[in-house]
Parts: sequence; C-alpha cells; structure tokens
Amino acid sequence: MSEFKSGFVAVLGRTNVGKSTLVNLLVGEKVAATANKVQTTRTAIKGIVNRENSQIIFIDTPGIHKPKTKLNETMIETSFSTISEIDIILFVIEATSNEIGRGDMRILEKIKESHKKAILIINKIDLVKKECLLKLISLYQKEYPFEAVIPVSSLKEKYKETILCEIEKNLKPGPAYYSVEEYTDQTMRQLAEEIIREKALNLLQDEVPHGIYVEVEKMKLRKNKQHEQIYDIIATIYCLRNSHKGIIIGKDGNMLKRIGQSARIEMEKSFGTKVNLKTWVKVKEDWQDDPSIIKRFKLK
Ligand SMILES: Nc1nc2c(ncn2[C@@H]2O[C@H](COP(=O)(O)OP(=O)(O)OP(=O)(O)O)[C@@H](O)[C@H]2O)c(=O)[nH]1
Ligand SMILES: [Mg+2]
Repeated sequence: MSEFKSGFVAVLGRTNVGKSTLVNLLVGEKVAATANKVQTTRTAIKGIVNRENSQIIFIDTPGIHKPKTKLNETMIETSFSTISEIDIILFVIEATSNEIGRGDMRILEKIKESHKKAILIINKIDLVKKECLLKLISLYQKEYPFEAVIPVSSLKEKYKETILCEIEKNLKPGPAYYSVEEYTDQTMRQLAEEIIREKALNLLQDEVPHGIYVEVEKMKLRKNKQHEQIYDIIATIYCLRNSHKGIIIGKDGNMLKRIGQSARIEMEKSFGTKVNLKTWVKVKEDWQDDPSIIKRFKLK
C-alpha cells in the first residue's frame, strides 16, 4: 500500500471568483456560503476531504478586494496570513478576464514571496470559449512555476476528481489531522450562521447584504413528540440601518420568512435533523469597525 499523505491547501483569489463554490464541490458538503456578491466569505474556513490514501484540508479564505472598513482589512489579513501555514496554494482566477488585473497581481506577489507549491485554477470556463483560455494560461505561466494549471467550472462535479488527484500528487507523507467524520472546523452554530447569511445574501439586493452578520443566540437539540431529533435555533440578523431592517423583514414579514424558510430547509438537509428556526432582525450601526465583533473574523 502507498504511504498515507496529508496537507493543508489554501484557496486564494479575488472576491467572487468562486473559491467557496470550489471548496464545497471538493468537500462534497456546504462548508462556506456562496453568493453572486462580493465579499461573501469573511473568515478562513476549513473543509476536509478524506480519501483512501490521503487527507486534504482546504482553507477557504475571504476574497481579495479593496478594503473600506476595519472588517475588510481584517478579512484580507486573514487570507494572506494563511499562506505561511500551508503546504499548497490553490490560486483561483476567473476565465473571463484576459489580463492579470491588480488584485490578481497582488496575490501573485504573495505567492512568489512564499515560494510555495501552487496550482492555478481557472474557474467559470462555462462562460468563455476555449480559445480565450490559452492567452490567460501563458500569461500566468510566465509569472510563476505552477505545479499545474486546471481550467474548471466549480458548478460541475466532473472536475472534482482531476483537482483532488493533482493535489494528492503534490502532498507529502503525513498523518490524518482530523477524524474521518469531520468535514469542517466550524461548529454547528457557525454552520447555522453561515447558512442563514448565505440565504440572506442571495435574497437581498444592493448594499443591504454587505452590512449584515448573523449570530445564533440559541441552538438546542431535543426530541419532538414523534421522537424525532429537532434543533431549536434562535438567530439574529444584524444590519447597519433602520431602513435595512425594514428591507430584511419585508412587507408583512415576507422577506424574513423566505430567508428563514430556505435556511431551515438547508439546515435540515445538512444536520440530518428537523429544525425549528426563529430569526430576529436588529440594527447595529458601525459593527464593521467594532473590534470586539471583528475579532471573530481573525484567523483562529
Ligand atoms: N458560471 C459560473 N459561476 C460560478 C462558477 N463557480 C462559482 N460561480 C458563481 O460565482 C459566484 C461567486 O461564488 P463564491 O463561491 O461565493 O465566490 P468566492 O470566491 O468564494 O467569493 P468571496 O467569498 O466573496 O471571496 C456565485 O454566484 C457562484 O454560483 C462557475 O464555474 N461558473
Ligand atoms: Mg467565498
């Protein structure tokens, strides 16, 4: 039998390129929220893949963007500080660009400084013609000796094995750091918060979604009358302004109902239990610059 291998893989890239979608695909479970909005991921989240002869620990990171708040700065610091602790970098870019933009250049510089093994993932190839990829590939290959360049669509299962095999090839012999039942380092509470935030992000528009954070106040497992396992969950969605609060609650409470309903359905699937979810909305101005809150988004 071949020797067991393991390692930590940081998933880096600009915001909205599909890093979390990719991590969820590779892990086969929802570990991180995804949305067609910038700055969806706010902290480093681990997703664990157990294979016959290896364990790969992915670290999904907040996308690189121009920081506007203390939270933004912390998010970017978190992303770059993962580099020092990992074995391989998965650098995710979008197939739709035809040059190396400033954000991608900044990430490339960090990769160069690290001298780490890196694999370039060109994501969203479903949106472009094959011919467009060649120029992009050669531009990036001139910048860094990538172990591999893999064009993919993170929405499609068929790319999963190719990526995992390529990573496995580049891992060193090592132990399993996590038990095989685990697929993330997040607690149930954090998973619940991430799911609620994802639904809110996807259903809300404009600047409202960027100003929210979700806190689960209570999460308790009990048996219902039919002896089924059920989680009672109480969560608060914090937002920046009163006008945002109105939008999140919606006419006759409809928006909040939709957020709660879709979050509940996904939690039931993910936790394998029934879920009884109550959500509240509160205003907390300036939380994005509040050190006691943003502390949570720092690397653990
Ligand atoms: N067409 C297409 N869309 C994709 C693909 N991969 C991801 N997306 C979409 O791109 C959007 C952003 O995906 P995320 O996974 O949240 O992006 P991210 O890089 O984690 O973003 P941040 O957390 O903000 O850094 C979502 O709407 C995804 O559904 C792909 O291969 N093709
Ligand atoms: Mg993300």
